[in-house]
Amino acid sequence: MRLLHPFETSFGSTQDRHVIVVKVRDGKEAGWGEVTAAEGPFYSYETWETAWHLLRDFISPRVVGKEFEEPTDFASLVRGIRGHNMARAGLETAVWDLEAKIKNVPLWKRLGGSRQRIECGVSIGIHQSIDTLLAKIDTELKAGYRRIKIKIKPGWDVEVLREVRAAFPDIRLMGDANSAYTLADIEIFKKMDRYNVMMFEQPLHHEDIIDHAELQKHIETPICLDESIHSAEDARKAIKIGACKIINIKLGRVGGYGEARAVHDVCRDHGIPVWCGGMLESGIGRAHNVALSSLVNFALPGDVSASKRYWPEDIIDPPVEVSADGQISQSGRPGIGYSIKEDLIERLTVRSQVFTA
Ligand code: OSB
Ligand code: MG
Repeated sequence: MRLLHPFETSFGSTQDRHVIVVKVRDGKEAGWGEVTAAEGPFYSYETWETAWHLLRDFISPRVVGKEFEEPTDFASLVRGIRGHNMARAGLETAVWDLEAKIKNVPLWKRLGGSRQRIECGVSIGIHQSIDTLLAKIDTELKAGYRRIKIKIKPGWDVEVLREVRAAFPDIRLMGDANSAYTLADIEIFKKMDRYNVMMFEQPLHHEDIIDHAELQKHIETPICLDESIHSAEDARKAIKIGACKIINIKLGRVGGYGEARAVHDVCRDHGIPVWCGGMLESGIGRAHNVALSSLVNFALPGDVSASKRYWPEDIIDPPVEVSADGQISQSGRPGIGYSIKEDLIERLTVRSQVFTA
């Protein structure tokens, strides 16, 4: 699926997405999930191709044909497998959708969610110039979005935040570094600390919490962790040592709803707000992000935005839509609450594999 515009972060640019969609069947209903692994191992070590390998050779053989009491049984079936959370999540989230459809309830209600409307922010990639970035921010604000996240990297940081703040003094603004800095850059963060930014997302190494705790001591702006948090245990430890004041939860990065809910609960119990991150998802992953965001501690606007910001035509019907005041309403329909355009998926498919019990 080709994105409408290339998306650039501190680790590279992407436009053509290779999306693995997972369909699970119980003989009657079908549940759908999405693998959010990217094309190259730059956000995480996973790629769509490693996810295919894991799903084909290790995950599906342990799950297909098994009886489930609860979707949370998924964890015990795949317990021996280390890592590869995005591959797992593709199937795990499909199982949750299937179960909600069998029970004839919306997935967000099945998850225990209470937010019927969720607040939306946008993630804006690195631009050619500050002027084009300012114009893009203006467009997104006029579309109703309630929080602007810009991507930062060395050389595209202090000056950019200063100009954005000057142009938009009151907006909710944050910066995501995707691990582009080290503790040696502490002076840069002290300078950026002046611009009343909601949070700095994942400033340091993608596996670090220790240095993040050190950085947090020197700045007022809250640190939000993304890449470093793969589980509720990671979250507990990061919170314990003061490595962050906010956590971004992504279904793929933590391996699905079972762990996403556990991260959510640890954060709630420690007074740490969370928000739902995005991975340039197709409508299937997007619909799951909307459902996840219904949980009570998703207290900050996430990176869950309208399908039309990404795709000329999404693979779900209706597409994910955002109201003029920057909110997405939960669907009242069973499961993820959107129809799947199977004909369109068929036309876009370059590889497929069926596993039967
Ligand atoms: O760090 O949140 C991130 C996209 C790809 C990989 C990592 C990230 C992102 C985004 C975009 O920020 C979020 C989106 O609009 O889906
Ligand atoms: Mg991020």
